[in-house]
Amino acid sequence: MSELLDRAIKGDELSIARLLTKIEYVDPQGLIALEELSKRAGKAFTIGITGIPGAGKSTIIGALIEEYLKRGHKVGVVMIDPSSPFTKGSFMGNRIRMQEKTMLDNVFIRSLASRGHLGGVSAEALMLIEALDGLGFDRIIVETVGAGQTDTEIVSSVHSIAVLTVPGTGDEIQALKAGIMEIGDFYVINKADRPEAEASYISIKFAIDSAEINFRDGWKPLVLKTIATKGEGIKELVDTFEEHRSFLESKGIFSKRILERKSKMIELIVRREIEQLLQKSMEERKEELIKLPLMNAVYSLRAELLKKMNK
Ligand SMILES: Nc1nc2c(ncn2[C@@H]2O[C@H](COP(=O)(O)OP(=O)(O)OP(=O)(O)O)[C@@H](O)[C@H]2O)c(=O)[nH]1
Ligand SMILES: [Mg+2]
Repeated sequence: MSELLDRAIKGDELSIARLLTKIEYVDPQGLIALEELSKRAGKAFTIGITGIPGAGKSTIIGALIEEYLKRGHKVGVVMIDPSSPFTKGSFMGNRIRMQEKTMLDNVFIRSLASRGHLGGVSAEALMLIEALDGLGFDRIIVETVGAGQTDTEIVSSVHSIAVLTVPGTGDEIQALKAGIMEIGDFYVINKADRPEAEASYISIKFAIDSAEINFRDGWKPLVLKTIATKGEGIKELVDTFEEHRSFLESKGIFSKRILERKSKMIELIVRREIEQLLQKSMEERKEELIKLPLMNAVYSLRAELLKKMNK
């Protein structure tokens, strides 16, 4: 085992950061470490927090971290494409008092930007989740905006999904229309300090109670209200997350979902490799290929890709 991996497993923050970067950039040393960590993974409870920009995802994650730390957990956070990156520093300044500082050794936060990533960040995100799981973070929270292919892939790989809505924005109606009501295990009406919160609660509750759909895993979604900025409703939210976790375990779904995540990760790693090789070949041979009859160009490019893949 490499020294870096050894130090990361022991909890050294700088080593964890360096190791995760190696994994994210698919460095050979990173992949060897991921292989090792993958053997240790399979224990973490993974939670996806999704919702429109500005719904309060990062704020609620800050509050969830605090609550999970109080309960003695190690918390990993992966943020996908954050518009305003949330760092441990800002979280520490705002929410954790100095005497609780040692608890901060039990938190690790990593942001991933999808811009510039070929084929999105899904592969990297799942690799990071796997690595954090293997490093002993037993609660892993993923923040995504909940739109697009990337999110679908990640969302289907986590245990619990909380969809954040904001009262008075009409986004609960949008959510209903978009079928987003079918993905959540929890609907969290954040910013419940707004006067429209109760109306929002009633309409979402009604939508769920009257929905004629098969809810994921047979779990009827719960509707909760929170004021993330004040930490209100957070204990209750964590309690219900943990209830959901027990529910999934009792049904054998907990470990099944981890295996699904692994198969998705394998698929995404290979897909990304193929896409990168394809793009490179295309760039190199574009001028030549467009002069060929269509199918000749297709076969020629395909043959080259297969050759490159077998190297
Ligand atoms: N009044 C009120 N404001 C809140 C609450 N929760 C979050 N906010 C505010 O809403 C704004 C957006 O919060 P963020 O946590 O950055 O939202 P986000 O969903 O992470 O946003 P993006 O990462 O940009 O998609 C901030 O100014 C927060 O302080 C709440 O419960 N009540
Ligand atoms: Mg955010």
